[in-house]
Amino acid sequence: RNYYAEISQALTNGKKLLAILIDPDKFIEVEAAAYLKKIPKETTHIFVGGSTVEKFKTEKTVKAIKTETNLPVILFPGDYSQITETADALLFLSLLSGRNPEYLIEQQVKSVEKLKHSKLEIIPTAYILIDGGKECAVQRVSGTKPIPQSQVETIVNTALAGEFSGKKLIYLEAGSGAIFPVSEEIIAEVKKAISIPLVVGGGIRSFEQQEKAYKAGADMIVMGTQFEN
Ligand code: 1GP
Repeated sequence: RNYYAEISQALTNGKKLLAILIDPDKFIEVEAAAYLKKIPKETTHIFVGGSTVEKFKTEKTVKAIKTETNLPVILFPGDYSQITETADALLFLSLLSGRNPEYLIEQQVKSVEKLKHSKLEIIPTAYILIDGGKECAVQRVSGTKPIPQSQVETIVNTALAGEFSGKKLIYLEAGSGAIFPVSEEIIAEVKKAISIPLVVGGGIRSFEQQEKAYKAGADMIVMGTQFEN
């Protein structure tokens, strides 16, 4: 199974994807079955990751999820220590909106020991943090600033710089728990410019917001906070 091929196929077929994000810090393994019953039936992927995760917690979380669902489990790590072989694939993130070398390349180098003999599918991802109306965990942990939503051209150029450097996914992130999600204008402009799949997350809570993001051009939407409660 090739998880990236499945995602890009969706782009060709116009099928919309929905990833539910599980933060291992907030996840109780024995409740995995009950939790997974409550996620929307349209869910196509489970993302697992967070900004601060205690040791082995990601692994335990992935194992618990995998006993309850056959959906692909993709790591979305805030730190290389969260990488675990128990998942199916890994978003190999570079925080391209920021200028902190730790999240542009250092974390990636640190993760190599874990990855070089691993079967995890690696998906190079351009991760672009956009202002969602409040300080988010990515901002706090990475010590970088999000790009204001008014700077559409900078956002588009950052996404294109990602594609030109060989990233296979563009992820527009307004931050978990954002007050407002990435605007339709930004999604549409980025979508127009790139030829790789577009992932959008942060602050999407309602069905209407989901529909707007899909219509604007998101191939995959990521929702976390909405299902944590
Ligand atoms: C965060 O994009 C995801 O990385 C999801 O954000 O928790 O606001 O849904 P929410």
